[in-house]
Parts: sequence; C-alpha cells; structure tokens
Amino acid sequence: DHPAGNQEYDGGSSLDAYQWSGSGSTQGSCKTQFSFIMEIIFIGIAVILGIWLLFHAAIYLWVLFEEYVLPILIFCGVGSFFFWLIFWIFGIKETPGYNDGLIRVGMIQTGKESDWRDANTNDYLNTFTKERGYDLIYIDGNSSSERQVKAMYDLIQQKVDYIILQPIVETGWEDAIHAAKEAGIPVIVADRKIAVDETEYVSWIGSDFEEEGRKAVTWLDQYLTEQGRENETIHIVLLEGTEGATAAIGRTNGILHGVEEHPNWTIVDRGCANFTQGEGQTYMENLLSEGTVKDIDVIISENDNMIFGAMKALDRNGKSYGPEGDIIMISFDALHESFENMMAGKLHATVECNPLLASTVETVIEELEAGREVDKIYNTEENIYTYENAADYIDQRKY
Ligand code: GYE
Repeated sequence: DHPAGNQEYDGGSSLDAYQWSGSGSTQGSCKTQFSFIMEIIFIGIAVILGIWLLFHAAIYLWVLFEEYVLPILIFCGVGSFFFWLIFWIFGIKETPGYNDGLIRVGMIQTGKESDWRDANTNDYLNTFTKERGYDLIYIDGNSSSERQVKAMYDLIQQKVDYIILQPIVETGWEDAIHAAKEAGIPVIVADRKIAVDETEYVSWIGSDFEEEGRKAVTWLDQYLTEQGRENETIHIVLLEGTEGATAAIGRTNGILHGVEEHPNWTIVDRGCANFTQGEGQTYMENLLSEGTVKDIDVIISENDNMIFGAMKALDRNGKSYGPEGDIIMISFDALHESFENMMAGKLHATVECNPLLASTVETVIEELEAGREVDKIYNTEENIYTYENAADYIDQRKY
C-alpha cells in the first residue's frame, strides 16, 4: 500500500525500503503487513486443508472402487473372455442384430438377360428361404459388372455368412474377392467363372461350356453326314453371348475348334447379341438387310433366347429354317420353349445347360457349416436334345 506520487526512496536496508518519506503513515504500513501475513497464513491453512480433504476423498473413492466397481469389472472381463473363447472355439461369428439362427447368404445375380437366368434365379429364391434356415440377401446385378462388384463390398459390410456370386464376366474381381476372403466370408462362384486364383474362393459350380460347344459341332457333323452333305461347303453364322462371360468364351472355343476340324465349314459372320432375344433379332435383321452374306446354311446361337430373336428376323425376311427349311438351327440352354420349337420343326438341336444350381450350392454351404472340406469344382450333367427326341423329353423339362 505504498502511496503514489511524492514518495522518495532513501536507499536504506531492505527493511528500510518499506519506510517511505512523504505523505505515507507508519501505522498504515503495520496494518498492511499484519493483514498480508494473516492472508498468507489463511491461504496456507486452506491449501493444507484442501490437500487433506482430497487425500481422504481419494481414499474413500478407492475404497468404493475396490468394494463395488472392481468386482464388476473383473466379472465382466472374465465373462466376456469366456464368451469370446466359446465363439472362437465353435466358430460362431458375431452377427450384430441377426442372432435369429438363420444362415445369412448374400447372392449377387447377373441380371435378367434370358429365360435361363429366370429359371436360375427362381431356383435360388426357392432354395434359400427362411423356412429352410436362410436369410437371403438377393442383389440383381442389372447386367452391370460394376454394380456386381459394389454389391460384393456391400455384403462384406453386412457381415453375411456366405456370398454366392454369379458373375457377368470373368474379369475385375481380384480386389473384391480378396476383400471377402480377408473378411472371412466364403465366396461360392456359380454359373460363370472369375479370373482370380482359385484359392481366393471356395468352389465353382457350373457347366463345361467348351464341352457344350463341342457337343453342338459333333451333332452338326453327324447331321450333315446323314444328309449326304459332309463334303459340301457349309456357311455358318455364329451368334455369341456376352463378351467375357465364361459361357460365351467356352462355347465359342468349342465351336471354333469344331469348325477348324472341318475344312469345308466356314463362319461367314459372327457377332455378340448378349444372350438376349432382342439383340438376337436385331443382329439377324441387320445381317439380312446388309445383304453381304449371300449363303447361310447354319445358325449356331450360344443360347436359346438369341435364336428365338433370330427366328423372328428370318420370318420377317421370308427365310425358311428348321428341319423342314433351308437353314440348320442350333442353340444352347434347352429351355422348354426350345422343345416346343423343335417339335414345331423350327429348331434342329439345343445343347442343355442346367440353370438349377442352387441345390449344389446349398450342399457346399452345408458341408462348410459342418466344418467339412468341399471340392473346388462341381460340374453339372448335361445332354443335347434334337427335333428327333424332343417329344420324348418335353414333359420332363423343369425350366
Ligand atoms: O446360357 C444364357 C444366360 O451363363 C450359362 O447365361 C449362362 C448363360 C446361358 O444368359 O442363357
């Protein structure tokens, strides 16, 4: 409390430093000193008291913690460890919100390009039902490979138990399939194949497509010989399925190998119609209207729907075809409608390709659920049917 203004410091000892000359009073400084000292004493007592209280509060809280909290923590810790151990031993995956006992199966389908695909899809929908113990998440790829890849990541995110993949094309699957493997989700590939190391997925279930192609040309060779045309120049039009799809790749390879083995056979035109009826019709309309191909002796279509479309184009252009016409007609899938066409004299032969794959896929899942090993490849049994035996089998057809 030193007065401002006229004070002068006389340079004395440190004690003197507080005796100022001028208007200040000696009595005032004593009071100041006393209250200052009392403040220090009170602050000191408060600090000591505070530390004492904190110390006792800490001891009291520790006692409470030891008495009540610690046992709960120990119980929960030990309990969760044993739960984890049980889950780990029995391979039970935690599926948040899905402890309904169902096996969660994600299925990625190609799209709706053909009647074969409809039969294939319905087979899965009728197999993986809740009544049969499954929670099926069905995703239609809408004929988009990018959409299929995204669907794979979505299913991984949902922590499904299994993924069934029916790829549109073989390429572009490396990262997505590896992500599923890293996530511990078995992937079962069906119908067409994927171009990844086979260790990345559990199994592939489908047809030997190159063998299907060979069946078609073997039958054509036999038929032409029966017709006395084994040495005739044969002009072939080839309607191909989706580029990059295993069914198209395999059938085309089988067919081309057969053509190479017959010097008198020649492919006068070939093109992709994506396994759809509309594109089959468009392709044939364009070919006939261009007029560049004068002679067509055989049409080989890599599925039934494309040749159904080609038939419409032939009709519109006044071309005759089938066992009673000019053009030999061969296709793949063996749909019920093809048996009708063979019996109606419009189609010579159709190579069977079985779309009913769900039961085999289910067998693989059941084996995996039981902890048993499964095969890498499961091929389907298939035949070729012709106008000569269609009536014998049409009633047995399931699709
Ligand atoms: O032949 C065709 C479908 O991948 C085997 O795809 C399948 C093929 C089948 O569109 O009709």
